[in-house]
Amino acid sequence: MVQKENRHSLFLSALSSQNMSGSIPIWLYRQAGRYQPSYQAIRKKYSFREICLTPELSCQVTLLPIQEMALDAAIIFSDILFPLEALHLRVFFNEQSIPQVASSHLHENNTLGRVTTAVSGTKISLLETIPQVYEAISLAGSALGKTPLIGFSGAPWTLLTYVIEGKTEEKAERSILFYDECLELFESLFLRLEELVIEHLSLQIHAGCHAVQLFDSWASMVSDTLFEKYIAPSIQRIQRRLPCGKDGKPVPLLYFSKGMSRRLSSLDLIDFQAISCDTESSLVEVARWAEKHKKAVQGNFDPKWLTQEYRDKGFQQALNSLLRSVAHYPNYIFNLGHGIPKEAKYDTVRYLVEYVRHWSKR
Ligand code: 1CP
Repeated sequence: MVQKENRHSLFLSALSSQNMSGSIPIWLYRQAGRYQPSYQAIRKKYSFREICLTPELSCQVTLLPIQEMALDAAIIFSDILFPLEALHLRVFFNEQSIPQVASSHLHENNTLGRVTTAVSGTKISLLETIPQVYEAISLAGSALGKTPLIGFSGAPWTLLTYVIEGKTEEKAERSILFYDECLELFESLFLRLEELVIEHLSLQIHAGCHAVQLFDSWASMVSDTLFEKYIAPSIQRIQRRLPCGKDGKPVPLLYFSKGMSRRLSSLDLIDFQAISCDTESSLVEVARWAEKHKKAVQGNFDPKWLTQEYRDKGFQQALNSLLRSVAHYPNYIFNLGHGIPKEAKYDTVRYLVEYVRHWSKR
């Protein structure tokens, strides 16, 4: 599928609040993945880790959805957890691709062991730890031509939950307890992870990314105090320290978390260019806030609809209702509330992308 010439700049125009075209740019979380027969064919031969850490394979998989559906941006195929290996933590994905994090130092593999490993070991440079990710970005950047490439990182809090919990824990109860009971160690770990995030995003920008997204998936359960005192100021510090892109211009930062409508007032003074809207939040409310603060807004379409046939009435109604609700917001970027599930129907995803591409607000 060939990308229409005039769509190339849509995504970046929306990020600089200058999309006057009447068309909506579209990309999707987990746009490369198990719902695609082409990805499954590659996955039969290689593990998820092998794909992510072999530059040619990561590049190939990054390009799949662009070649098949002509989305308006690509996202490098990797995972938020690999940078933790620079802190002597080992990242595993089991048969079902569920991630686990363990200490690879002398310390025991429990919360304190992993925290001690991450905080007191000498940090290895990310260029030495995961050079494959940055090589994959260079390769994908050249192959994509004018289609923008998004880099990403887990945000400090979400990475911290993996260090403390050792695995995915959406409620992050032990991490919240750790903050309450071991504040000093919490602060050291949080700041160490923040430095890691800045290094990772900077290297991705140097390798050619046009925009970068912070995934803070597990930040929805924290208290307002923790969010306002640690999480929001951290986004600000990260944004301030990002280098310019290859074209010498500042690189836009996108922020994703869940329960965004509850957090808006804590983000009033924080600089980033786009806010993601999860499925639970009201898109109109988040878009209104974004417009007031001159930011783009992206997301909110419920990925559950992608498991339906595209002729399904519920899917059609949900899609049209979302598109109508953002008709007044020029800088909306179509995306989901969270990643495409592996049960999604390939034809429904393709239909969705074509439908949004042909939708015009005029
Ligand atoms: O083939 C497979 O089985 C791998 C499944 C898979 C995939 C496709 C995992 C394991 N990670 C990924 C890719 C991935 N993860 C990307 C690539 C770019 C894209 O297409 O979007 C990105 C940006 C991520 C980010 C990520 N990984 C997050 C944050 C976003 C989110 O989904 O909330 C988190 C929390 C992770 C950890 C992780 N990696 C993989 C799994 C199953 C998980 C646990 C979270 C979950 O259940 O989704």
